Amino acid sequence: MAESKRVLLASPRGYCAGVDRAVEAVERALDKHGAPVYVRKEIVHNRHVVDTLTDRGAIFVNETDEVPEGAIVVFSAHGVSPEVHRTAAERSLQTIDATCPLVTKVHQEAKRFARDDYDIVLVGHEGHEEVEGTAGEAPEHIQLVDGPDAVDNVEVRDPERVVWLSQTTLSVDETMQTVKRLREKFPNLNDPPSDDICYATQNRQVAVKAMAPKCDLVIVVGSQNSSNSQRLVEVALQNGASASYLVDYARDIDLAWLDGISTIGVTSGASVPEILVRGVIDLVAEHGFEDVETITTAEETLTFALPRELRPARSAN
Ligand code: 0CG
Ligand code: SF4
Repeated sequence: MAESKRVLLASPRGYCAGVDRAVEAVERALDKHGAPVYVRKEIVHNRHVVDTLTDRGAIFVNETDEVPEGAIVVFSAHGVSPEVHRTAAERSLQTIDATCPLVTKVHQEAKRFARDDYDIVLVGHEGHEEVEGTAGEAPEHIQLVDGPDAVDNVEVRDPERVVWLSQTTLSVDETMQTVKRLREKFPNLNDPPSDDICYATQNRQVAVKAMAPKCDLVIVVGSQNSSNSQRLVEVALQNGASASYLVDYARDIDLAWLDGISTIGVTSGASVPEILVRGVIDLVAEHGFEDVETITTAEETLTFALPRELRPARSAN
């Protein structure tokens, strides 16, 4: 008899509080001001979200100099450097800042440690927008370390005054390896005042770790440029999944992946709408994987208020 086919569905998965807020910010801005609304960079790293908002009248640009003088521009959830605020002000742009509050928290930490004249080691991925924004808060004090092997190149002025901070969407395990290497080099290394890797990134990795050992295949729904989604594929492979792939849509699934297997794990990155996960669940069901069991490792209840610029005006008294 053929082995039974089943799907394990990770929970939590999908939208985090920061993504929910950022996407809603663009939608509200479109409702309030009408199209077009400019958005600097992808509001979140998801192709479907960007395409859907584009259809509604959002115009995604790379830099504020592509936005007409005086127009509305939304800053993405990943945050911007002070330089971007300056150039937007120079062009009299009306800015709506959709930076996730948990990214802003890391910016505040960077500013504080720079003010106290620490050398700051920022663990993160070279070229990622979040890292560019955070490093831009104190370029003279911050150096980027992209993984454990990059630690060899770190040089500081005073090994007693070094702190590490990080991008919010890294692999927890790899970051701990990088920090271990840093601490071997600088025994008095200071830790961030609180976790920089955010709750959503951590929770999605914990859920994948719980299901991966039982899975022949883990399908992660998410876009290629989404750091937290990419990390889920790595976590799945490192924790016992025989195979794992990142897909934007159900149609990206190669049916050969399903040949001869019995358990498929499904999850999604923090920037991924649930409708895309449904698409995957429906497709695998058509190929015999109808039995779906949810693996829950945490409940999430966090929400963030909309950016200040979109909140209803307060009455005078
Ligand atoms: O995971 P990263 O930082 O690349 O971003 P994404 O937009 O995929 O999701 C979280 C946010 C913002
Ligand atoms: Fe904020 Fe974390 Fe979501 Fe990024 S992944 S938007 S830091 S909650």
